[in-house]
Amino acid sequence: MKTNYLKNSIAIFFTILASFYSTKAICQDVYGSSRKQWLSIAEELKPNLTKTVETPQRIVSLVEDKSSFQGWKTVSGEPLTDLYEKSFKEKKTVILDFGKHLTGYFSFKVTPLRGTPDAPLKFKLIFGEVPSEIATPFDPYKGDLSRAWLQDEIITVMDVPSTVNISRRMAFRYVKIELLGSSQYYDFKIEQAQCTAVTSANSTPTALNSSTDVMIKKIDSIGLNTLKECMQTVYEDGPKRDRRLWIGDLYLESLANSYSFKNHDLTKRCLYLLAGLSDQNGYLVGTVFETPEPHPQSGQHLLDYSFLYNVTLKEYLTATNDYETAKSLWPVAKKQIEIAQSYVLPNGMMDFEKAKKDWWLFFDWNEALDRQTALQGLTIYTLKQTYELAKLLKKEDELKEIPDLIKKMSSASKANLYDKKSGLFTSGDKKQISYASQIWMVLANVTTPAEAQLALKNITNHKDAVIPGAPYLYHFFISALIESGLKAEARQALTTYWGGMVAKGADTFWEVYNPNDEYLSPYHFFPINSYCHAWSCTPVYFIRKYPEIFQ
Ligand code: RAM
Repeated sequence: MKTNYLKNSIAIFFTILASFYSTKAICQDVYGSSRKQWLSIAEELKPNLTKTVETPQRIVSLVEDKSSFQGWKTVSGEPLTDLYEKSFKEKKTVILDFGKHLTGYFSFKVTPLRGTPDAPLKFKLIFGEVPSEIATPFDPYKGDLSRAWLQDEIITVMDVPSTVNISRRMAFRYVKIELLGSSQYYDFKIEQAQCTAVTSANSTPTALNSSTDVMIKKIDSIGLNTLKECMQTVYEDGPKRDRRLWIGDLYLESLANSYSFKNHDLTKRCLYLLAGLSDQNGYLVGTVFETPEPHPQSGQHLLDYSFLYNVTLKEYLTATNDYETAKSLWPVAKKQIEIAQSYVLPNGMMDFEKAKKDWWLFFDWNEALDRQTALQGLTIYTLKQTYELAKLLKKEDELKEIPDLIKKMSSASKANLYDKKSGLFTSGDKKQISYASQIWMVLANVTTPAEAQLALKNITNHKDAVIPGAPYLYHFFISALIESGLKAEARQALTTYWGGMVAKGADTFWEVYNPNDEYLSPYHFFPINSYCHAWSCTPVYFIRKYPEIFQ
């Protein structure tokens, strides 16, 4: 009896001791004192935004038109002087067209025309990136994301005359001003409508070769606008919605930036911010906010985005030769590799089921997509890119086991995922055929060059293939085509896909684009989609990096 009691007490003592040490391990910050320094470097690099005052180009009215994007087009209305000189009480509503997409602060003046102003004015303003946003009723709201993202505001102006400043930063080309309330004892007009546009893109990219095809020139210039608008104090995903830093968007924006505005400090700031805001165990968080003070969206872990952090760091180093930054952030990259390794099964395949449970595996906006093969491919790609980074930093000793792991995972991919008969990679138990699988296997370079070309050609002709849901995945498709030597196909795909948006009137490229479904929305309400979206800007990168293909 007594010995049992003693045994139990000893066991309890050791359990408490063990749990004390494991709690301590969890609480310990793997990046130690670096974190503070990373955040202060990020803060120092916060850019001053360039401000430009823009004015409306014309008054428009909206016309329902089946052949226009999402069923609406604008037509020129009365001259702007009508607004600035005549009674707004009579006019009641106006739609201003600024002629281009802007991100900034809208203001206008209200000036008395007759009588003494004896009461406030009430207006409703709606800002739209595309015409349908102004035309589509927002309520009853059917979307999944917050209704508050939609850019409508009701404002009360207490003093007339005065300048009305809308404090919320807006992303728009069109603004509708509607009068909701006014006094019968005085009249007024609207004057000096303007937008103070802001961006951290502060240089003029070089011009393309003069002989460049007209459509490619257009795609490049719209891509540049898209990127410029998303470049704020971080690379935002979209200046209308989300308005924050996501690793996947950062990766693509920083690529395009390296070949255009070359604001490398913005990339550096974002890399440090993400590192500084990672979890204590070294896991990156997929998205972070800047205000009221920098903080992560806790628990938002995207495995594919975490991996792309490493690729972004490598590309940053290649573009800048900033070894100091790359060295300082190397522990973060190394940690992501450890995470990857922890999911590799003895047979060389990623433990997809476990990864799916532990993480958000994004890859594309497409619920139907089986992500097993894409994850396998991206992991190999990340291992390779990180190993390259290690070599540049002379740290390959720290990744000694990686080259063998790459080999093992590549042959496992071939053995388990490649269907020789069809020349395509499949994914999951149901052997799904998708663009995503071919793309990531080609980028992982697990095939012979001939097999890579075959997979990409076959997927384009496959009637039932799961196609990309957003330009994000389309970027990697173009990349895979180029990597496998299908240059003409890459040019054709880029021109058709992004050219499709141009033909539909895009001023900036969109978050979601399916040529066959203009109303597609991952959030189940198309006006909440972002129509100036970071990950859509990458034609800039392709066109400028590969002039022999595109210019
Ligand atoms: C959305 C945004 C963003 C993307 C994430 C995964 O919220 O479109 O760009 O990175 O999803």
